[in-house]
Amino acid sequence: TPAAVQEALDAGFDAGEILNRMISAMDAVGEKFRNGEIFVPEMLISAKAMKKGVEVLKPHLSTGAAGARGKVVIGTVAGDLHDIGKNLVAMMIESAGFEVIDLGVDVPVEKFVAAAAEEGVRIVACSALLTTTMPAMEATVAALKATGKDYKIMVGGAPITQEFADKVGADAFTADAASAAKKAKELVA
Ligand code: B1M
Repeated sequence: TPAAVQEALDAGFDAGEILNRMISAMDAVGEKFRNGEIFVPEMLISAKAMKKGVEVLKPHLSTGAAGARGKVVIGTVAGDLHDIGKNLVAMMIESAGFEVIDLGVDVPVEKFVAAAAEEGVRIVACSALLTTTMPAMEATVAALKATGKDYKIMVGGAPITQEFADKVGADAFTADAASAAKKAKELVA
């Protein structure tokens, strides 16, 4: 909860460390869901608590000079409603000095392509949390590449691997939000 996050900050815990603990807690929630110990409503409550907690953390995590490195379009692919990881990636990329255009969740291929066509877009970042939406990610990457524009394409999310990224022709895969921000800087350097 936001109050617990504030309490941890007040007690002097590092914001990044608090975030890591929160991510571990979400993993535990996923584990319980897989084992049939909890159900979608409980997952939803956990997700809401996580989001509110991240809002409290955000000012303590962000550092960067706004927008200087260019624009990054980000979204969760079609059919997929998970956005906590995507939001963290967006936040870290913004902190790394990019202007972030967040398309939200369940983003159709055409919407990614249209947003990427905007002036100054250097990177398009796609997130997927479900094995069932990996084909939508593949279709999104294919459509973005077919435009022939010179932005880079980054992919990530729990079921995504380097092997999958190579197969669909993405320019980069990273496993977590911090390395996504680092990679984004490298891609435009
Ligand atoms: Co869902 N869900 N969920 N869920 N959910 C998972 C993903 C699942 C693994 C749970 C499980 O079974 N153990 C499972 C997927 C199984 C699979 O595909 N093999 C699952 C399922 C099955 C479902 C539903 C189908 C359940 C149902 O309805 N029967 C349903 C699908 C809805 C849909 O999308 N169409 C569903 C729904 C939901 C909620 C809505 C209830 C809620 C999401 C709320 C929200 O996001 N606003 C939810 C939640 C909370 C989860 C778990 C518990 C937590 C996800 C999360 O936020 N993790 C999840 C289990 C788990 O992952 N442990 C689960 C914390 C977050 C910080 O991590 O998103 O992985 P993550 O992001 C990381 C990295 O992946 C990476 O960086 C982030 C931070 O370091 N990353 C990127 C992410 N995007 C990146 C992009 C990059 C780079 C890195 O570059 C562009």
